[in-house]
Amino acid sequence: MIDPEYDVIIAGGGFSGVYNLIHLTKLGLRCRLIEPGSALGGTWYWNKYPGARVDSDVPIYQFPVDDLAKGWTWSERFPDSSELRAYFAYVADKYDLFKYTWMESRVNAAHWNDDEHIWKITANGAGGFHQSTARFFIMAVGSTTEPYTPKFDGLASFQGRWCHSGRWPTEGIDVKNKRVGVIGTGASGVQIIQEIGPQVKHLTVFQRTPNLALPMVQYQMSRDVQAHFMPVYPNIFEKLPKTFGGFHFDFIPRLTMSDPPEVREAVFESIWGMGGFSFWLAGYSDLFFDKEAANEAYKFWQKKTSARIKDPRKRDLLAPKIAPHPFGTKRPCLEQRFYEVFNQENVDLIDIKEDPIVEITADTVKTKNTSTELDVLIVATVGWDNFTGPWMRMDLRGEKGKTIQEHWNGSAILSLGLTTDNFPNMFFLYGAHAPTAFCNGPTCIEVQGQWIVKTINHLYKNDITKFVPKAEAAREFTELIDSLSRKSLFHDVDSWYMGANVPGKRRQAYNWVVGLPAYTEEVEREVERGYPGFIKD
Ligand code: N01
Repeated sequence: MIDPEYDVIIAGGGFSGVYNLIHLTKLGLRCRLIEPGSALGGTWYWNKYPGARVDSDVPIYQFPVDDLAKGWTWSERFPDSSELRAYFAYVADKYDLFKYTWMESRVNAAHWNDDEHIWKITANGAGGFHQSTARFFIMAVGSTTEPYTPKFDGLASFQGRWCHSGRWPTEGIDVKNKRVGVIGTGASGVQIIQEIGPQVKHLTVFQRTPNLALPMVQYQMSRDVQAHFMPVYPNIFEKLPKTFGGFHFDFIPRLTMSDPPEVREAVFESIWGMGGFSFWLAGYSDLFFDKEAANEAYKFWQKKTSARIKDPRKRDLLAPKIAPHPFGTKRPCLEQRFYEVFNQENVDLIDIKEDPIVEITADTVKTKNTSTELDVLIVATVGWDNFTGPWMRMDLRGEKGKTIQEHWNGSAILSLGLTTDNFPNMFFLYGAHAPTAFCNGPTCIEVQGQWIVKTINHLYKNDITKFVPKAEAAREFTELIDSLSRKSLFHDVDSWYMGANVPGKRRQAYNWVVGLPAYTEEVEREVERGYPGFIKD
């Protein structure tokens, strides 16, 4: 059997890829990370749109490594994307990561060789053509990676500047004193709208579904305050994986309707005041599973939010009396001044659910009933082709040369959200069938990353050169994901959680919906029992 050039090749240089690179090189393994961007950071390298910032607060959105935390301080409670890029540069420097990395190259093919038990991996890009072999291949390309632009008739004919929010140019786009349109009010749209609203001549927002956005409660962070709290960071990091969403707070173990109305109101007030995702992930434990619970949360949200919007028409569109979907089943965004932007005279809101966009011309977006002349059009419909999108665009071939597309036939079928049958020695991170969408990214990545590092170490120690889940294990785990999802309110709502945002994509449950501790238990049980769901050779 030939010795491959590398023990491990990792595709992707965001949190997942970098976590694995740091820990696998510590084991003394020969690793190579391949990243299409010109810097590390993953989603934070690509998302440079105005106002892009993370929805997890300091200190939980960083690598849980003590010596890293000690050398770094943040300037705001919710850092922006440029600060996250600087953090990644700091981490890369600290661990000298560039010596293990091929930058500006995208992995476009990975073929399994069943005689030699190795992967042959091909990457290409401005950074050059690379072809190499590795025993293990880690797919760390993220879940919100593959931008998706819906088909708008005439978009190509638009003569002003148009841009997909996920591919905002590094040099920026000048929106000052321009007539700007934004299509989409997801996490990206909300952040862009509140940031550019005060700068533009005129803003038109094309909204299909209102975002049930929550107050961020942002503030500056001083170096002294962080130095004071740093000694307790290890305790915080230790607690994160024990919570539903990998945050430093958790659901309260009570049902919404078990409290009398005045207690419920007090609970809602207190989690609202904390800011961030507390109102989503630190309230009653039945929020995602009971319609009445979701409705109570919505009523509180609607009361608080509608009070901030002056114009009755805009108010009804942004914060309708009747919930557009059970509260929390589409990801709420964190906002700072989003609703106040709509109180500006120069900001219009068009309801494209009732009055859809029919055509885009050289200078105008036309709905059935309106025409809006624009200088700049921002397509923040992003609606990434989540979870599986980046994997499906690669030429991945497992045993007998079977492609991933043939193997899955339109569905995602994973064991433990980490591996799939027919594709030995390959690991997936922060993608389908994991707690991905409902978890603080670095915490989910730590749980999955630890599992991978531990498993690869075990395989080396035991001279196992081929490790692949049994087909029935992958099928059973996929069925488990589906049955858990069916018990939740997420299952019936059309969202990217269900793959419903991309026309033609198979509608299925893509997330582990019952919290990180239960997921960790599931994947760790597999290790403790000696990997009974896997074939080892
Ligand atoms: O995308 P989205 P996103 N015509 O899918 C609308 C992460 N993220 O990039 O709801 C017109 O949420 C769509 O309307 P509807 C985060 O996990 C994190 O903003 O489908 N409109 C919606 O309003 C997030 O959840 C951060 O009816 C169309 C919007 O476009 C995920 O990425 C920041 C349309 C899409 O919203 C995705 O967020 C940014 C069409 N054909 C992103 N298709 C932070 O951490 C879609 N829309 C802060």
